[in-house]
Amino acid sequence: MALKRGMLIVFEGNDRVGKSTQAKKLVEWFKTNGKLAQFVQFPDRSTPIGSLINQYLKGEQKMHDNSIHLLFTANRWEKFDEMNAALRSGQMVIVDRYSYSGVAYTVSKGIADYEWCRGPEKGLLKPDCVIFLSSDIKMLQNRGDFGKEVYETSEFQSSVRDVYMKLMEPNWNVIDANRNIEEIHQDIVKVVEDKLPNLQQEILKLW
Ligand code: FDM
Ligand code: MG
Repeated sequence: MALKRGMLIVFEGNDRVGKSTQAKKLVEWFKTNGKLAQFVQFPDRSTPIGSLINQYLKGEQKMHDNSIHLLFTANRWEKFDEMNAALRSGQMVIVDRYSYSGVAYTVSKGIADYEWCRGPEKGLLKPDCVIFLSSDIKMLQNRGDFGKEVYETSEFQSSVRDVYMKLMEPNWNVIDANRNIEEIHQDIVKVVEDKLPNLQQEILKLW
């Protein structure tokens, strides 16, 4: 079955839940199945805006909460053309964090509401599939490197999880992340395999 376009798959979830690992494994799975696929990560720390975000996350640069929120969104807009072109040429785009992270983390700070946070996301590519890796915050605390960046406190991560629960839409795929990497990967493959045949009829959508 030839796909006219690629699929935009978004991974969401708390810090250290295993999103990057699973997203990269999914890219490899597509490639071994003969499909072009690319990994995209937000924040993309390699751009000038991404470099500012990186300094903020490492605690090296103070920033107004509303400003950092807008930089995260601007960082997604920087990748719009590239992602759009890849999808239209038939490539799968597997994204580690997207607009939901933008909203969940800023709403958790209590400084802005959903509408404000979501505003500048309007017009970005809408995901075809959202995979939410779900875990107890206690499990994440014990994972290597937890605590190295400014949002990595169990208190903040708990409130992020609460906001994610409120943002959750019926079409999200919730995957239990407290299992071994292979088991999780197999569940994700099942989700994706289910969605692939429907894609042919659907056009790319925007938020
Ligand atoms: N984060 C990430 C946000 O606050 N807003 C966003 O829009 C995005 C994409 O940045 F704590 C937060 C989430 C996380 C931090 O992300 C760095 P990674 O995935 O841990 O690199
Ligand atoms: Mg992190």
